[in-house]
Amino acid sequence: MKDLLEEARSLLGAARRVAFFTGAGISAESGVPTFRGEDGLWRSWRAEDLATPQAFRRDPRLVWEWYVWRRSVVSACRPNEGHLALARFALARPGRTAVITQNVDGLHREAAVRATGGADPASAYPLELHGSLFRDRCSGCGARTEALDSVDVSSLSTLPRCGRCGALLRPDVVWFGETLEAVVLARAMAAARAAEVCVVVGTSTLVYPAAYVPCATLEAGGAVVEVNPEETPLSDEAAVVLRGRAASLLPGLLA
Ligand code: BV8
Ligand code: ZN
Repeated sequence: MKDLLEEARSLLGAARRVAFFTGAGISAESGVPTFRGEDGLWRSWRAEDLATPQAFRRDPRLVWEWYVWRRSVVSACRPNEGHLALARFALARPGRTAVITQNVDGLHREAAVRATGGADPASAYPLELHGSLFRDRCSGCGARTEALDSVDVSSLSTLPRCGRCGALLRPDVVWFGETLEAVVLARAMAAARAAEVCVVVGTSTLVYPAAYVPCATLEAGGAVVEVNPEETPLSDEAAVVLRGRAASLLPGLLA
């Protein structure tokens, strides 16, 4: 593993621009359940049952109940050494590093704020391809607001509604069958194309179009470094595969 780490470090050292593409695995050691692991978020519920617009139309109360539960779990989680090492790397290379995440847990953003010690964290803020658990959006007029502190999911009539148009609010995340925000996806793909190295951390690379991000680096002639304890469909395309956990590998890779 040591020479693999050295090989990955020299790729990063030679790269002018670096993109990070992360999934649920980078937050696993913070205590956020992954989607497809044994304790996966989907275990007790199936994604198709809840993270879809059809589910929200059919039973908005149940969908809100699941997201209120997830908000309570995730708000008790803190960034781990993997998030912090990635944030420090991005802060040291402003304008040359893209942080692209599928996660909705807000931990990259929190790590950027913590790593700067008060300076401007913006260069380490992530592009959130699938939105954020901690923002609400109106299902009618699309107005976005910070997440409400508490949502009363006891009945349909107590669910939150938009102050402007009266439609039901929903979590500001991208559900299955919904398109990603075009400008966010375009910025992520452009950053991946421009990067000589894309570091892919903690993702099963099964969800599209997000999973196209590392392919954009490869198609532009760049290299992929994969950090994951398990094999993924991307592993064979990676120049270096670091088989291990993000919180233990990223500090050594990125220092
Ligand atoms: C779209 C936000 C179409 C919500 C998420 C049938 C019907 C409808 C759509 C489809 C369909 N079939 C296929 C599709 C397309 C679908 C898709 O790709 N499905 C997959 C499952 C096949 N995609 C979509 O629906 C997308 N939209 O296609 O629109 C369209 C097109 C045009 C016009 C109109 C419509 C939208 C997809 C976004 C869905 N929203 N999240 C919420 O969170 O509630 S996806 C959700 O799952 C996450 O955000 C994340 O992106 C994804 C999970 O993936 P991972 O992050 O990779 O997590 P996972 O658990 O899978 O893997 C964890 C990895 O970490 C593992 O590899 C593990 O080994 C590793 N790991 C574990 N521990 C560690 C670790 N690594 C490092 N360190 C550790 N310690
Ligand atoms: Zn509205």
